Amino acid sequence: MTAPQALDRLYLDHVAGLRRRYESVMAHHAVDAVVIHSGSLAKRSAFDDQYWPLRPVPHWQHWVPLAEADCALVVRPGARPTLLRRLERSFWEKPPQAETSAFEDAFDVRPFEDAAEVRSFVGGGAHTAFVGDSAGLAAWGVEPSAANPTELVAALDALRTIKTPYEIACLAEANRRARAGHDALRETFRQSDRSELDLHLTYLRATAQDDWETPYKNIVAVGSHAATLHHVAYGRLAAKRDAESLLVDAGATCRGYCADVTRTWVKGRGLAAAAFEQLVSGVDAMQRRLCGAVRVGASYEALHDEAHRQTAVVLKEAGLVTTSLDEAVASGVTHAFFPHGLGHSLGLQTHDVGCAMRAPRPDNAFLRNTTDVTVGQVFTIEPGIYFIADLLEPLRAAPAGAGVDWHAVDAIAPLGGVRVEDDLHVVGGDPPLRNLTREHLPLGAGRVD
Ligand SMILES: [Mn+2]
Repeated sequence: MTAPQALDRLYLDHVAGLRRRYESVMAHHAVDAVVIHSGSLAKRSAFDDQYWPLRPVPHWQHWVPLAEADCALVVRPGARPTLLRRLERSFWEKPPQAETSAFEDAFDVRPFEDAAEVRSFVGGGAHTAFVGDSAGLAAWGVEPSAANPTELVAALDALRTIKTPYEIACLAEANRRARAGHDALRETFRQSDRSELDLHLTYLRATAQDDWETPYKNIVAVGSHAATLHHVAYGRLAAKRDAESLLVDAGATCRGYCADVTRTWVKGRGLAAAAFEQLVSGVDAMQRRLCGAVRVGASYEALHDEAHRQTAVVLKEAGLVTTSLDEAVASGVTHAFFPHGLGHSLGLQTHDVGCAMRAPRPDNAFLRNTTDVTVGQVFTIEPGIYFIADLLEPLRAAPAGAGVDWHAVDAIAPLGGVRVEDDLHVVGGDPPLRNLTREHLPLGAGRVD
């Protein structure tokens, strides 16, 4: 764990570096000020008087670890950035407490009360660029044509793909925080049969997070629910069955940076439990092999293709596929069992920007990382095998379905699926990856009883 004071020192270095990098982008795009809006509160519906908690604009979070609506950061070359901080005068609401006050050492902080003060401070010449939510910028009188200039925003996004030591420390700390939740769920699942809602609440308590604070809605799936890739409509009843599985895809944050971690567990007796255990162990071993296969300069999409070849091996070893490995990949069998991408870049956003500037091949439609592996990147590696009726039924009816042992598939389909996901930092050297997740959670998947 990095102590808060050490994190604060890294943060001030991060801001100093960000100033230099912004200045070079601004010079390239002939911009003499960038004004970043922190984000505005969104109503739960147009007819409500209630708002969702703020999810700050990521460009803002890149500079400021503060979740306060309608603030601004003004960045100009050669000057200390100014943080325009809105004074909250409402006696109904107050923003959440910040994790740190180190931003006070990084910026000139100017409190303000209404938007007119922002406009008069910012000016708004032709060479001022505004970045942020369109609603928030419109409330400041920014013309839509002046908001979020595409090429400038793309250049600022690109700055986020290579993480600074501060960002890595935050991502590592977020993974450390997630560990408590995964440990608690593994142990709770081992000891008793609980509803998905109960397990979700156990995760929140163990990680001391409120539901809206998690980096993404926890995916907590018991049994066949794991076949819904984003299962977040939690079951309220605990079922007692001979064999049971639990897939948990849940993280934590540190100063806005996200951990994204998936673990899969199985317990119980009988042939289905034994077969599923083999599948779970196979995916865990494959995930570790894929992490070990990453090389600086190699294409991530090639790693995704390798994951399909290895998925065919795991399916064959588990007795689910009877055809040749090449045939299982070429005929689309592995795509029916493993339909999503191998991973995505990670940072202030769970699906972070900057690593999918190229479209993937059409057969890899859902792949969110198409870059070449570069020192400084952080991305996930998360293979999975699922029993998704909407994908398997068409396969069963097609000629390629002859290469699948449907009796074996039907026997373990009620256990839903398996995914194992770690967060990786490309450090270069040998091995070139630091596994931010396994340094806290060495086990990826397996039997708990
Ligand atoms: Mn993920």
